Amino acid sequence: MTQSTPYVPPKVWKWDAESGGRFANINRPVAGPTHDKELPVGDHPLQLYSLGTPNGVKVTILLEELLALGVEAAEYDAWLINIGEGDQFGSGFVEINPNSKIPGLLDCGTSPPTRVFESAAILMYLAEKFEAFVPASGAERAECLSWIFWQMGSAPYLGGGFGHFYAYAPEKQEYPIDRYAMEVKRQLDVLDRNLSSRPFLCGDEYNIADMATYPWYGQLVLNGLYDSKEFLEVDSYTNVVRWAQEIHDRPAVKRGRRVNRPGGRGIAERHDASDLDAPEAGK
Ligand SMILES: N[C@@H](CCC(=O)N[C@@H](CS)C(=O)NCC(=O)O)C(=O)O
Repeated sequence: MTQSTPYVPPKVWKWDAESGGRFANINRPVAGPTHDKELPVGDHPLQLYSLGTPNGVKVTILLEELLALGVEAAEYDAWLINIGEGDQFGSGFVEINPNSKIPGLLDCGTSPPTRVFESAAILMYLAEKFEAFVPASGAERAECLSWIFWQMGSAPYLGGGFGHFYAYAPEKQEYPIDRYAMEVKRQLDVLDRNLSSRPFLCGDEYNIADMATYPWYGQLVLNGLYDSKEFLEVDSYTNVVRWAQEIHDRPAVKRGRRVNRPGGRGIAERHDASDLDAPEAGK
């Protein structure tokens, strides 16, 4: 849909399935499954159904960090949900996440199995289950929850707002790009000021708030998500760059980022630690 005249909203909104832009083929105004499809279940108690997007890798980074810490019970199967092909609308996935978005987790180590959806809920569930990477109580826990909720509330402005209008919309429009570029730069400044006096988001300890935020704002300053490095002048947020680089260099983060990423340097599925160690997986 190309707009040559100003848009006047009709009295009642109707779905224009041909509205164009990337993801137009998977966007729908209704929830629920589109087809029957059971999910596969592997040998480990933790079954992750995901894709190596920023929201997906939050979880695989935490799982790889737990394994690096020696938490063997964090071994997991990671299955690929290809959102471009509509896997998120299969009946099995919708049972785990009624919101039809990756990531989704099934913990078969509980009876009955526990489903968890929303990336931050999964991070908290796993961190609490294994008592790592989340402060147990008091002001430290409050700080961690604050930054996690900040990330969950803020990143949609970056991805769904700025990224959508700057990179994916069928045409470039000044108003939404200005609006979201301003908000994303404000968010980067929030992070930069916070990180000016502490090494990690919540203080001296690296925790799930950093893991949730790095794939979005960390990748934005290091690699310029949406090809926006110059446009947003991301190099000027020097504290965010320093923080992001430190997280980026962690071996578990490198491993976590390669899970559910078919092609290139990633692997489509992960069922054993050796899947990431295999030489062909790194090519
Ligand atoms: N708030 C959710 C957002 C998840 C999300 O937006 N996932 C995207 C990929 S990063 C997705 O599955 N999109 C598929 C769709 O919209 O149909 C979370 O953090 O888990």
